[in-house]
Amino acid sequence: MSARGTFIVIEGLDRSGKSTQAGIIHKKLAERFGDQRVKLIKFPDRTTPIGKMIDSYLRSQSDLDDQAIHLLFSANRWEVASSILSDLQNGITIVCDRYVYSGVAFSASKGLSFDWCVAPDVGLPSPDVVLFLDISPEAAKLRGGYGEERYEKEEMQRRVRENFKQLGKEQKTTKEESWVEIDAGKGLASVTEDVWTAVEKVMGQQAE
Ligand code: FDM
Ligand code: MG
Repeated sequence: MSARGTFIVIEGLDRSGKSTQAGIIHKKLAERFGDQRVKLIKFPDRTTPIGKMIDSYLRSQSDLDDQAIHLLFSANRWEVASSILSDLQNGITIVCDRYVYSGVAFSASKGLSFDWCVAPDVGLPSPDVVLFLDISPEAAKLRGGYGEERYEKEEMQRRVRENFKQLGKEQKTTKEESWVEIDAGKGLASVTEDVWTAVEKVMGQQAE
């Protein structure tokens, strides 16, 4: 493994298997490199004071303007930006369940412009790779349906998916290999294999 840790982001729609895959990668990397060398984080982090406001909004216990909630999601990342950087510098690999791509894809689906949505996240640590778990909203729904939270509606998920694809195109123009689309509609074993192949590839490239 390289001296610097690897920053691995997992993105996708609700019920695409993101959290399952993040957990699997974390476990495998911990087995390979030791518990101290890998951390699993997730956004939104609902445990901080800002995260509690986000949680209340998502559970429809409070209302906020689209712009205000967008900035809270971003602030929730800035709260831990310096700790992400110092972990990476200390050789700790980070597996991150959702990041700035969710921030833009969800808020833009409500009508905010991409440029406006991107702005508050500019300067946050950049991931080495984004694994985008792609699933159709129909297939996602069949997996036990969406939950009760504010954004878990098929129509919104459809727009979010389009936005993710757009973000992927843009990301690839900066660095082709930093966005990997994975077909998350397949069975668990097959998705796990594709995800792991992508993780090994990026970590191998970094070690070179
Ligand atoms: N979400 C998540 C956003 O709208 N913006 C963000 O910046 C992030 C990180 O929050 F619907 C949305 C995506 C999802 C909701 O996420 C809660 P989890 O992963 O289900 O907790
Ligand atoms: Mg959810």
